[in-house]
Amino acid sequence: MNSMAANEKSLHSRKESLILELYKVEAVKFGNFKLKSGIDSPVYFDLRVIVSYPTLLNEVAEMTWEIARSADCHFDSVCGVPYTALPIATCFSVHHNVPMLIRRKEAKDYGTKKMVEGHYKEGENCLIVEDVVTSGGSVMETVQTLQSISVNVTDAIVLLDREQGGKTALRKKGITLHSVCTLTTVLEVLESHSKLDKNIVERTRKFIQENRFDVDTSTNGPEKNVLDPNKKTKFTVFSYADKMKICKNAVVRGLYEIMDKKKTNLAISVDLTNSEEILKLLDAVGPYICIAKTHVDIITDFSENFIKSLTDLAVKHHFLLFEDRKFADIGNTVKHQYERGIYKISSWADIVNCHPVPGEGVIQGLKEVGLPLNRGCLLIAEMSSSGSLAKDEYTKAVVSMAERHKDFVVGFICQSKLTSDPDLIHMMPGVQLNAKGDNLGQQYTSPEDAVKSHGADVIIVGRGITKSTDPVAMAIQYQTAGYRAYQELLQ
Ligand code: S5P
Repeated sequence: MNSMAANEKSLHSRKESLILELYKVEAVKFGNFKLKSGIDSPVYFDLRVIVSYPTLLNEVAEMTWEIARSADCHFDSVCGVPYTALPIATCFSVHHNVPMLIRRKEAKDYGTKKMVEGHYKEGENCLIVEDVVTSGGSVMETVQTLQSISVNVTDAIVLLDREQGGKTALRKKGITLHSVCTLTTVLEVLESHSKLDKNIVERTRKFIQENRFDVDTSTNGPEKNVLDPNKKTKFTVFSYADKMKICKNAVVRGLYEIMDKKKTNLAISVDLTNSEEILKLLDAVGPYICIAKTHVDIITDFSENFIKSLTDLAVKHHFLLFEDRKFADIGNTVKHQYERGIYKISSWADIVNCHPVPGEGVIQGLKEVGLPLNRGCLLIAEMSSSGSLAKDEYTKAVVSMAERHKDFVVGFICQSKLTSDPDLIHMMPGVQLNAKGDNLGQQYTSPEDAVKSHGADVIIVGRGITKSTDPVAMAIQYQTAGYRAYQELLQ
């Protein structure tokens, strides 16, 4: 036997021992498990437990190193996808003298606001290490963070590839995924050592086949049992890039393009009363938001110059303007309120909203002004405030109204997913990281829940950012949390 064949044999038997050991410590389990996405899975990986078994952790890191070497990967540094892969990357780094980078999940809200810790050189090549890959979304998040600081990534190594399409998805983004083992290998090894019976193996194989993510998403996204768990409704989850292709409405298409490019679903509600303060804040948080939402009638020194500067900032930082005027009168009155008066809202706001309580006339009145200007309108279908009357039958009637006016109505202000029609966007106010509410009836949800459980496409955050001592750091935190939740939903 030549030395290469001997090496391969020893790698093979090391893999086999590793899989048996992972099974023994219950890092790999079989049964009925509800995944984060709501899907029922017959197999579950919990690689977090390996930190309790140093020899096993070390072997995982060594196998990762062997695979990197045999695949001839070239890298100057290594970065583990937070958090489970961090100890693997650390062992890898220490034992083989490869500098490590740490990607933060949230930017620090003080000091340097760095997303990556460690020293690096622009243009250096970094190897990503991950524990389990399903759709490739988490690896991609880390890749994007590194790319944003000009660190290149060409390869990623995963301990376990669930073979649900992550490899293909990453390849499309220019990343080659290498794996220590695949779910198929795990099944083969465990079956051959009589750890699993045939039924479980078959069930798991069938599950992999039926839950792949490398399906063509240009016409369809993965169906997820997300959002209101009581409704048990399945909605198709589309990526922003897909929605850009599908949406018929130009305003929403443009918005998804911004969200995709800037990697943000954050709308700031800039509820300040001084125009200079508003402009200063928007200039600072502009790179992290997709929308600036205003209440122009609370500004004490409103002027036409303010609007000029506001629209300049929207162009500079590439965000849309949403005037939260909440029109709620008969068609003829709202038409004038929208077009005239001192604010001339229709001349600068890409998006406005209205309470459909007066009936369809309110939409028709606004539409007469807004449609020729290519503007969009959101219907307030639900509110974040406690005791809101906008619920049940009212909300259902609002959804039907929206469907009848899709040339001008682009979606909802709401608190739950109301339709899977990709033409209708869901924007959710009442979002804050750490507060439950205020003393005037406002109720808050976290960015993660807003996106993953309430179906928000866009999260609207006001005081969570504006009242912070470091609004830029907070905006980055909300951007990161909201975008991560969206990516997890896609996985
Ligand atoms: O149901 C709603 C609808 C809206 S538009 N609840 C809301 O809070 N809003 C607006 O969102 C509200 O007028 C304010 O401008 C923003 C929430 O601000 P925050 O400071 O509570 O985040």
